[in-house]
Amino acid sequence: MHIRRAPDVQSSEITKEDHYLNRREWIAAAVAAGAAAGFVPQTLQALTQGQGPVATGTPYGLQKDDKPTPWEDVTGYNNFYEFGTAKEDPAQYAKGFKPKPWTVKVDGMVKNAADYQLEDFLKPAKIEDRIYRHRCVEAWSMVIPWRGFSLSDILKRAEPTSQAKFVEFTTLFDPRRMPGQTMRVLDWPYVEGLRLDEAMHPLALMVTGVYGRDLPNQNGAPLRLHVPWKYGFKSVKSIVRIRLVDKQPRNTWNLSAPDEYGFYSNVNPEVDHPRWSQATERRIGEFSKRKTLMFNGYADQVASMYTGMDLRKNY
Ligand SMILES: Nc1nc2c(c(=O)[nH]1)N[C@H]1C(S)=C(S)[C@@H](COP(=O)(O)O)O[C@H]1N2
Ligand SMILES: [Mo]
Repeated sequence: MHIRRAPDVQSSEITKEDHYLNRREWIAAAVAAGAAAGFVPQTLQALTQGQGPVATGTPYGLQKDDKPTPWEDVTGYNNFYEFGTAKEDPAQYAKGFKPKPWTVKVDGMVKNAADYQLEDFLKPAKIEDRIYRHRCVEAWSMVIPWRGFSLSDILKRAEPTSQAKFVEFTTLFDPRRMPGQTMRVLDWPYVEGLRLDEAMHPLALMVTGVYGRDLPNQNGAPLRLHVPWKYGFKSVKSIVRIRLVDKQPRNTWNLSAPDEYGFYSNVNPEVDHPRWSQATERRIGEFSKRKTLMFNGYADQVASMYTGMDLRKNY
């Protein structure tokens, strides 16, 4: 794996190279472990890189044993209920979805409300490759080499007014193009929200691609959010509207089951979901469980936004 160092990134956000086995070393270590466990090299090869592209980007908040989740899993094991509720549904049923042309409406409490064509929306953005951890509320996780830019880039351009306190995001509603929307599994369209300071945090990423390629439909083409310190459902896909508001927006999973899914949804190993523990997670593509980290490993960067808040109440 090639790791690019960005000069403007705080050193605390970067995994030191010596914490990070290079590809050759990792394979050597894995071959040794595999030989001990009696694995055949083909299995090892599939686990190491899969058949897809090689991950490139700046690692953010990665632990020393984190390595990018294979392309096949990132693009084949998805939650995107607009295209079905099974993990393999989105890859299959989003195949024919056309994410272009695409309009993004920016409105609400902003000085510069506008309907943008996607290309115009992206123009001022500083697009980078960033490798982030991703933790689903269902207690599985991945490491994903996203391509995208800080949400703050475009919020600054919109110029929120002094009344604006939250940001609301809305997914496309078009049941002819998103067949899952003909079923009432969720209240459509999917909506999500962030407090304005969370949305302005440099880690909050507007995603346009993955593994150096355009975003596959099943991952939320052409534009989705990824908030790496929160459970995955905050990371709304196929966004058509970004609205600045003064009250806490409604969010789809909270509407669906308010006792199970809150507004904040910060990854927190100490607050269990009512039906399962959040203390550990299964890394997709691996066998053993990992301990879940507070704020998904981004506590140094984000914890100060929540000082004084009761994180059991604000789950
Ligand atoms: N519009 C929309 N956005 C969504 C979802 C969804 O069903 N619809 N699922 C969420 C959940 S639960 C997760 S874990 C992530 C999964 O993103 P990925 O498939 O790219 O890993 O997308 C989130 N964003
Ligand atoms: Mo999720």
